[in-house]
Amino acid sequence: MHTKPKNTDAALMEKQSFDVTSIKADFPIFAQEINGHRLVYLDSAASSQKPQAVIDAIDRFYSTDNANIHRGLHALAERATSAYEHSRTKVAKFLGGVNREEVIFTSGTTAGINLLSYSLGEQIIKAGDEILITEMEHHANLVPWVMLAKRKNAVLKRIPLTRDGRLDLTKVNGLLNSRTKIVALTHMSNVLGTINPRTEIAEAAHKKGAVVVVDGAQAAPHMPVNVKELDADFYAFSAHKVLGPTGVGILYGKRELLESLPPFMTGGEMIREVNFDNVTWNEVPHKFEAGTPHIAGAITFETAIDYLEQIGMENIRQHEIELTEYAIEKLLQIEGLEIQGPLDSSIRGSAISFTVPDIHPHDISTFLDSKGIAIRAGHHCAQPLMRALGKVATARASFYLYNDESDVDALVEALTEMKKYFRI
Ligand code: ALA
Repeated sequence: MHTKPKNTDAALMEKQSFDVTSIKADFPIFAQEINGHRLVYLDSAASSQKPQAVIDAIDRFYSTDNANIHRGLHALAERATSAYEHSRTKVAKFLGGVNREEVIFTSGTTAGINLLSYSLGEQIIKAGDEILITEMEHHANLVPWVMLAKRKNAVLKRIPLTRDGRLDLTKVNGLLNSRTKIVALTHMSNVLGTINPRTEIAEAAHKKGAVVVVDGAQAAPHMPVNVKELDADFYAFSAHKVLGPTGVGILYGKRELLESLPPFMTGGEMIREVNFDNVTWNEVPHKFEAGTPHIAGAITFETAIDYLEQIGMENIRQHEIELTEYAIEKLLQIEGLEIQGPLDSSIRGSAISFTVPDIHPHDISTFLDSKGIAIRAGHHCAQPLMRALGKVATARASFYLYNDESDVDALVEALTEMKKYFRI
């Protein structure tokens, strides 16, 4: 496992602490060739790769500690319960030091937002109320609100974009009013890379008494997140994008809000007392964790966070800023290539969506795959955003801590070759 040096010279420390070669060596997936080439994985915005430590932790859990949690009184059950709850505490710290009771384990970001669209939505939305989202939302933070608006006869509004793919903040105040009950937005766009100024939006939303829901799926893996500073009422993200397993994520919620909400799913573990005519609920967060959760996933979520924290979220952010700047500069040297979203690395993450005239993004992806390069192509689960951009699809290269300039070079070289291949 990669270790942080104790050197005090900041620049030297930065360089040494970001040794991508040693980080990459922790990820067994890179020890293979794809189509006869080294694997250049540029699809971490879809899902990150897993370090050996996480893979080993999953193996260890099932080999030595496997049992259901919160139910048994035997040694294995106690071990599993304690590891599961320990992971909750870790996630609470990762989010800037919130109360551990404010962290609900879910199956992922989508599940967290769906939970809210029912639990919160059923409680506070009435006919004529308004829900404000943005034009850049992933379907996970869009479809649940569309459906809630339909169920309740409420009005769904959206913050439009500027030409360079930021939220048009001049429109926010005009879109908020006393009927606005929920403001839901992404912390970082999975298509444009844009990092949204949530604090300003949260402040304006709270002035109107609205609840602020933040989709953190793309931001949490790449930068330090402090949900209190953001003043998010709810914040959701997924383990599989932060080096952890699929099928697990969390929903953070301010305690008083979680306590006032009804549960979304009911069943075992989320109850206090059950009668045939009445049921009372367990305390938060258990009220929202009906059924047997993804125990191995939740426990090894902690291993993934440990790995990231050993490197440092600030270091990861800085590394990605540098890599994004390098990638944008190199990509823009390809004639005709167009990048969607802001070019300023201080307000964007490392997911870079682009188009090349006359070559469909699916063809770009297939050509790159033949060179061992994995990207995502399509609408990126953001069809309304694609319409706003006037595109049917884009190609997207997304970078993470195990990528470096050689990966950008491989991408640019392959794109250049692709243009010759397509005679464009
Ligand atoms: N939300 C993931 C992506 O943007 C799946 O690729």
